[in-house]
Amino acid sequence: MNKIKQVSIVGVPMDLGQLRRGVDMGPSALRYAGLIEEIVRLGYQVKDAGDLVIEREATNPSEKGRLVNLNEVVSVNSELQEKVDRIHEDGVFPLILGGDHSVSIGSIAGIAKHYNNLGVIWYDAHPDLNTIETSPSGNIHGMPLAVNLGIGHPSLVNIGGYAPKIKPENLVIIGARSIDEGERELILEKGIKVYTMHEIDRLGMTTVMEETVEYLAEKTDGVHLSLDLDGVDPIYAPGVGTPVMGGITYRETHLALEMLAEANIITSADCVEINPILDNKNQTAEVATALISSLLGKKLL
Ligand code: 4U7
Ligand code: MN
Ligand code: MN
Ligand code: MN
Repeated sequence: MNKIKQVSIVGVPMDLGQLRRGVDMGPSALRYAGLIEEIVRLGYQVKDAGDLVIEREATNPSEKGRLVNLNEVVSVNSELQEKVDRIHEDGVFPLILGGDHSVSIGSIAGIAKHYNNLGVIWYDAHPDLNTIETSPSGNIHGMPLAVNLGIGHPSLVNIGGYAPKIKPENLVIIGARSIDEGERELILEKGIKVYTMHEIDRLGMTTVMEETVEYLAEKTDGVHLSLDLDGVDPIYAPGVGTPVMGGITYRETHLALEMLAEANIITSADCVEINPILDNKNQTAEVATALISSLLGKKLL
C-alpha cells in the first residue's frame, strides 16, 4: 500500500441498506473530524472525489417480505462500482466512506475485477452473510459479504457485470459476536476463516493479525479492508446503528491496523456504519479517523 502514495476518497451518504436514518451523515462526520487533513499530513496526495448523489424513492421501506430499498441500493452501488474502478485504474488507493455497509457491494465490485485473488478483511461485529432467505430484517447492510461471495439477489450479485467478486478462502472476518443461524451455516459450509471475539480473547490481537496477514499474503494479490465501526466496542464507538457489546477495544483496533500498515498488504478500504445522530459529539468519526491514520502508516514515534 505504501508504494501508492495517492488516496482518493469517495463518500457514499447512503442509509438505504437498513431502516434507521442517520448513517447517511457518515461522510460529513468523517470530514468534520478532519480525516482528509490527517491523510494529507501523513504525506499522501489526496483527492476528495466528493459524495455520490443518492436518489430516494418514496416507497415504504419497511414493507415486509422483500429486500429493503433493493432498487436504490442496486443503483447507488452500480455507480460506486464505476467510480471505484476508475480510481483503481489510475493507480490510486480507493478509500470509500459510508454510509451503511451495503456500500461494500459497490466498492468491492469496483476493485475485485482488477485482481485474480482479492483478499478481504471484514472487521465487524456481524459477518454480514445473510440472504433474503436467512435475514431476520430484510436489511441489505446485513448481506454485503454474501453478495460479494456471489450469494444473494441476482441484481446485487451481478453489480459490475461479474460474479462472484471474492472466494471464501480469501476472506477473514474479525470481531464477529452477533451471528445469525443462516450466517453460521454458511461460515461452516464454506470454511470461512472467522476470528470471533472468543478467538480474539484467547489468542490476543497480535496473534490474530499475524495469522491473518500470513493467511492472506500467501494467496492474494490485493487485500480490501472493510471497517465497520460496530466491530469496535460501543464504549469507544457509540455512534453506530447496530451496536453489540463485548467488542474489540480502541487499542486492539489500532494495533490491528498498525500491523496491517506494517505488513503493507492493504490495497483499498471502506469505513462504514457511522451514525452521527446516535453518537456522542462525533466521537465515532474521530475514532475512525484515528484508525484510518494507523492503517495508512501513522506511527506514535
Ligand atoms: B452491519 C443483522 F439480524 N444480522 O441481518 C441483520 F442482527 O453492516 C444485523 O454489520 C446486520 O452493521 C448488521 O439485520 C449489519 C441482525
Ligand atoms: Mn476497469
Ligand atoms: Mn457490517
Ligand atoms: Mn456490523
